Amino acid sequence: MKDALNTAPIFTRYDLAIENAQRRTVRQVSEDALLQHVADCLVAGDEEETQKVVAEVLNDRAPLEIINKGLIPGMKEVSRLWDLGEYFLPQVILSSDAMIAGIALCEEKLGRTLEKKAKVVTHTAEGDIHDIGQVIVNSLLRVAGFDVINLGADVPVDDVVEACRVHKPIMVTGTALMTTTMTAFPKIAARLKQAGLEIPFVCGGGAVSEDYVTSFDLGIWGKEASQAPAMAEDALSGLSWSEMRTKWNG
Ligand code: B12
Repeated sequence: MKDALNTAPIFTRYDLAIENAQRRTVRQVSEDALLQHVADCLVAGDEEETQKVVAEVLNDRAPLEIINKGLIPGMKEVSRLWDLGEYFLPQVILSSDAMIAGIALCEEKLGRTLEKKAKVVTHTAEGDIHDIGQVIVNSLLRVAGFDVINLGADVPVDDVVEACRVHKPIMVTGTALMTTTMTAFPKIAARLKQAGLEIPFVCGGGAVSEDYVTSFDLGIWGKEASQAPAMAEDALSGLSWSEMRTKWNG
């Protein structure tokens, strides 16, 4: 007799698999019930609910706490589910939108200092639309009193160099999540050097390693967005890119 046809893959309900994954995401990312609730809404990809919950939690928790201990761990959970193959692009897009909406509310609450300390140019690499890391960096830098020249995502090499020429920032940052796009960073660094602009260039993002960034002049590797304000303070106090690299990288 022939083997019975395995129908399981044909009749798998992937929508149910996703719903179950969402239920499982109640994987604890925080000891704090309120922050866990923020993360859960984000993981569920519910932008409206995330906004509602963040607005409520802002009455009891500091905005930076919500970003660092609710929203970022929530997005890390989304990344995990993606890596497991349980989340697909639609879920990830919904969670990203919820993340950006949540950060905007926290930023609003934090307010901005009137007197800006200095300019920092930020961008996400050419060909790359993964800008969540950059959005966090922008927010933390603004809150720390820096004037953020936000070039956005998918920024051509030439535009980054031109922005540095025009604005003369104390520091420039780059985010890349793809191995194909991070190659823009050494090109930018070389062009900046050529133009006599020896600005610390802090590069971060999932695809980017310390070894890679420290392989070219001006490059300093940023592991966590939360390092950005202290790095900008270093640049402001006159540390050169090589001094900053020694301090921040191994
Ligand atoms: C969210 C996401 C998306 C969203 C992006 C939404 C957005 N607005 O950003 C959407 C759904 C649009 C998307 C699209 C695509 N994606 Co995608 N995506 C992801 C996912 C799941 C999470 C990334 C993320 O946001 N992480 C959370 C943030 C906070 O992390 P982060 O940016 O790394 O930032 C942290 C640090 O790196 C650091 N940091 C970052 N920048 C900086 C800067 C400074 C100065 C400092 C100090 C620190 C710092 O701080 C942050 C933490 O505090 C990853 C999977 C994963 N496991 O990472 C795939 C992933 C990045 N995507 C991938 C791919 C292939 C794509 C697509 C090509 C898919 C497709 N077939 O269309 C497209 C890309 C289109 C394009 N041209 O860019 C691949 C990249 C593979 C590679 N290594 O090259 C990944 C790794 C998935 C995979 N395993 O295959 N994606």
